[in-house]
Amino acid sequence: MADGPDVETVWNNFDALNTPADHPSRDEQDTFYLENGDLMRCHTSPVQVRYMMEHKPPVRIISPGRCYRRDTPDATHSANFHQVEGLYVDENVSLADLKGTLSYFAKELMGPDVKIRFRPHFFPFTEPSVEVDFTCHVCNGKGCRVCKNSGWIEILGAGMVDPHVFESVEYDANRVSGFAFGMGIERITMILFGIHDIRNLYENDVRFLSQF
Ligand code: 2NL
Repeated sequence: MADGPDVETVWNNFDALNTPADHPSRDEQDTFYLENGDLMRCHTSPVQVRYMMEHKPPVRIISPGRCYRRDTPDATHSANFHQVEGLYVDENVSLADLKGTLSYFAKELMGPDVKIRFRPHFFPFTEPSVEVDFTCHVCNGKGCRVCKNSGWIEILGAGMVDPHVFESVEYDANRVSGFAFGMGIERITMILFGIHDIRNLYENDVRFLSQF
């Protein structure tokens, strides 16, 4: 389990993660900047960057923690939410290792019958990148209102660490490979418990809390 500060440098939060200079997430509209040029981390990935800067491979870590985004609060957005990310770097780490690991995680979370699927996606810090769906926990994949009749629910994002990220932390991309994944804790909690407003999780209303 790796930890890091909520206040981060632009380099740890964006540059080292192969995020282009003109990427919208860097905008003052989306990220909280401090007067000295530092920022409030908008994901927990800078924890992994710090860890790789300080440790040689192999690396196996998860980094849970608080994240900050300049969103207007509503039923599905909070300016202050939580993520868990995972990172595995070693020789010969493959997309099959990612799928096996996430499949194990899915079964631990949802029970032995859950299936997962990968859909192609894009993140600046992974290549290839995927979004990962689990079979719907309400209908078991048959299709229902909760999964909008698709049988699948989007749970997390993942991919193979982009070689540019390894360059940033001075790992030899010709020798090692790795996978990474990230998920929003509130989002998954809301899906599993049928909570329709994220603000319920922060308001400490005893009528809500006493249900758990
Ligand atoms: C999402 C997607 C993701 C990562 C996070 C990562 C970290 C390093 C290098 C490469 Cl140091 N990747 N993290 C990778 C893919 C997806 O999160 O949708 N999160 C809510």
